[in-house]
Amino acid sequence: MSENILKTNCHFCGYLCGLLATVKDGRVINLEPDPSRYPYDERILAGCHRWKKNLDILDGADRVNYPLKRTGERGSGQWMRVSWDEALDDIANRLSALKQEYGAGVLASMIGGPHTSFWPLHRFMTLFGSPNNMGIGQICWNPRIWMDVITFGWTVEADIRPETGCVFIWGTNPAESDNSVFWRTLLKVGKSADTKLVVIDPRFTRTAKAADLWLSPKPGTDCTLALSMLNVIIEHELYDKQFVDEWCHGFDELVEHVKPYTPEYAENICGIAAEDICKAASWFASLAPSALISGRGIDQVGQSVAPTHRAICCLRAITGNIDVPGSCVIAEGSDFVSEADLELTLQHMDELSKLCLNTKYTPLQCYEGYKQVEALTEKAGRKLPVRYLTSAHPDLVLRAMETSEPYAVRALIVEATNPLLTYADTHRVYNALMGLDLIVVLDYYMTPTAQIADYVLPSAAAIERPTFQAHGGVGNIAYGGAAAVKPYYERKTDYDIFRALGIRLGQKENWRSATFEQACSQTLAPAGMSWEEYCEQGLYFRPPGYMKHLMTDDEMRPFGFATTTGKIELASELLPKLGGQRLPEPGHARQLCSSEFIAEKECDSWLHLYLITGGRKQPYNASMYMNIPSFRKMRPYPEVEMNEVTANRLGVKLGDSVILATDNGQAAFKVVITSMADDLIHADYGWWHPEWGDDGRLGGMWESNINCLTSCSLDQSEALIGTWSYNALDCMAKKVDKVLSWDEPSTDM
Ligand SMILES: Nc1nc2c(c(=O)[nH]1)N[C@H]1C(S)=C(S)[C@@H](COP(=O)(O)OP(=O)(O)OC[C@H]3O[C@@H](n4cnc5c(=O)[nH]c(N)nc54)[C@H](O)[C@@H]3O)O[C@H]1N2
Ligand SMILES: Nc1nc2c(c(=O)[nH]1)N[C@H]1C(S)=C(S)[C@@H](COP(=O)(O)OP(=O)(O)OC[C@H]3O[C@@H](n4cnc5c(=O)[nH]c(N)nc54)[C@H](O)[C@@H]3O)O[C@H]1N2
Ligand code: SF4
Ligand SMILES: [Mo]
Repeated sequence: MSENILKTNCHFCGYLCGLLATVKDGRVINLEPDPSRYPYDERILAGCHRWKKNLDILDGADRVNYPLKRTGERGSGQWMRVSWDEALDDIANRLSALKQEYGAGVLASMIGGPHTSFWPLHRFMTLFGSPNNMGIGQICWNPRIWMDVITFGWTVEADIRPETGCVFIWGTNPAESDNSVFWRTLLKVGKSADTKLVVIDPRFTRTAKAADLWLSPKPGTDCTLALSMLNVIIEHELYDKQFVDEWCHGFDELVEHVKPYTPEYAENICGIAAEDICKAASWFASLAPSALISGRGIDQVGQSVAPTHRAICCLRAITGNIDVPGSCVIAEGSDFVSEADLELTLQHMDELSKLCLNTKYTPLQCYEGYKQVEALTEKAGRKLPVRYLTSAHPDLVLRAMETSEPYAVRALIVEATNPLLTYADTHRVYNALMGLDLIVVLDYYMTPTAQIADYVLPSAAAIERPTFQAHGGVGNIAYGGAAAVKPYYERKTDYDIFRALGIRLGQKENWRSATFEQACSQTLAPAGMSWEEYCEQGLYFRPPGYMKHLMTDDEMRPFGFATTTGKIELASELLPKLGGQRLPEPGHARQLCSSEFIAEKECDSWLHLYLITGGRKQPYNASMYMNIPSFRKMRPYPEVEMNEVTANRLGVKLGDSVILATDNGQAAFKVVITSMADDLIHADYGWWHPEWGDDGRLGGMWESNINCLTSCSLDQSEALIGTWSYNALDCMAKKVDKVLSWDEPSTDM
């Protein structure tokens, strides 16, 4: 048969770079970069290790290719291949029976990072009647989205342009986490004499190396740092007076509020020289337009998360760095169908709200909180996705699994996540899951989580499924394209799986599109672009306008901002109604070690240190790609980073092994010496050993899994959203001499 060259996409990270697939007899025989499509830059693919592996992964020996049903004890590695009908019929029957016995809340779901379109799962859950979707909401995306929306009426993006005078990179390390379009833009900024690049990160990352100024705060002290910058800008009258007068609400309160946060006070708390705080603050204000991008470093700091983001919003606002070209620009809603409409959740808010576990505990991150914010965003005709922003708190869902309080949760669907590695408190997650009646995992691989499932359903991956990446619809951008081939073996797209289950459970009316491609095409339709055109270009994008608050209605009144007061809310009118504060106050850092535990370990010469976890590293993605031998050669071991001083205190050198422990558990890592604060360590996350297979040892995931140490307990989480901590933590550490299994990586990977 003849060969065809077809346009398709890599999906090894969120960029979905264009690829050209040579297809013969329904199989891909070659892949090449396609720089004619998004992100339009051959250097990105040339610099990326991952896309070339698509071919191996498409037909990798370790892929799950058929539906598998557990036959032995949970986690014993005994499976039987079953047909799709057998699997889906049985799952649907069991879910029906459970719902009948315990109610719709009996089913929970878990999702992960942006690996796929999650709205089909969300639609399925909504129609089933359960609000219990867990995910990364509270710790990855929501804190920023919530606080932007509460302050400005919608989300804000950095608009780095040649005229941008200063860029703040706050708690993010795009050199490792992005390594693509954005990182290339920053490298240019770093080299430009006209733009100052400030990186705020406790570690001297590759991004920090490109900066004009590196600020290294003690983890979790960023709110104080931001308040202190506000103090400097106000004291030195560097703010944009006209913009503040016309468009900011609560400035006088802010002035009083930040008075105590002098740079000298912040120096003590944050460990950054007062002079550097003044320098960064005055650059941001005086070199406007200035842009600011934040990341996981300040999204995952527990109690301080909301106030830190609020303080950063105030920093953008009073310097007039909002909606001006080259500054921080308010995004647009999507022209295509919004995530909220795809989920169908808005139509079912009342039933879901009744079962929502969060309402009493996290008044913003719940259906009632969503409704209050929606009343504001709808002024501008925009809708936030519902399911991410109301996602259930894992502490509450795990408790419902453990105790059946306030009602029983007995079944779980896991899509595109590996919670035994990536959710907090692995021992707790493991025990809760082991006690369930039904676990269904949709994945490419037999991950540790898949190994304890009742059913493992084989998902179609990039190249064999269409892609439509739309960032939850909070911007007017979507990218991706067509599948090059039909799914290999019996794999199915995630959409097909939820549709098939939904139809079995009486949801037929709501699954009219027979394929994911049709569903994507209909999603795009209101934007006036055909699916074919989108696949051809790999992109739908309409850049946001500027100064949108000045646009006028029919009566020539400016629209302003979609907040309670119509202005940017430095002092929030909404947050106090939800039990929060008008102005940002720093919270306390999470302690993972009790005083008894510290005392006991110190007697045995362990050291008590500060801990941050999960800093991104190429070529891995969380727990993914450790099955690729060439990647394992590049980065063979789970690493713990520290500086010389800490290493000396611990009595270790490069390559030594260290055990880290908290009240919750322990994990082992190899030492790397780097530049960071004294007594601070950083540990990798997501480590397991896919080469160990499915033999009951759960891929060796107990050995170097940092989430054995962490916790999502609500008592120390942020009060409005429920954010727990992966950064700004503490742990005990000690050198170990035992040869860990990863000293001798298996040769038969
Ligand atoms: N290679 C790779 N890329 C990825 C991923 C991956 O797993 N691997 N994951 C993807 C996902 S899901 C996400 S969410 C993004 C995350 O992308 P980023 O937000 O860029 O995450 P990191 O690269 O971990 O960078 C966070 C930085 O915050 C710093 N930090 C820690 N604590 C603090 C603190 O208290 N204050 C400040 N100011 N900084 C702090 C850390 O040292 C770290 O360098 O990356 C995405 N890209
Ligand atoms: N300690 C600590 N914990 C953290 C973090 C941290 O920094 N430190 N970061 C947190 C953050 S920001 C995030 S986003 C999460 C990430 O957590 P996860 O998303 O759970 O991490 P991954 O290891 O990338 O798991 C993705 C799984 O989905 C599968 N998969 C990939 N694509 C698809 C698909 O299209 N369909 C299906 N069905 N399966 C697919 C992969 O094979 C893999 O097993 O981890 C969080 N946990
Ligand atoms: S940048 Fe991301 S999407 Fe693009 S080729 Fe690399 S891994 Fe694939
Ligand atoms: Mo994430």
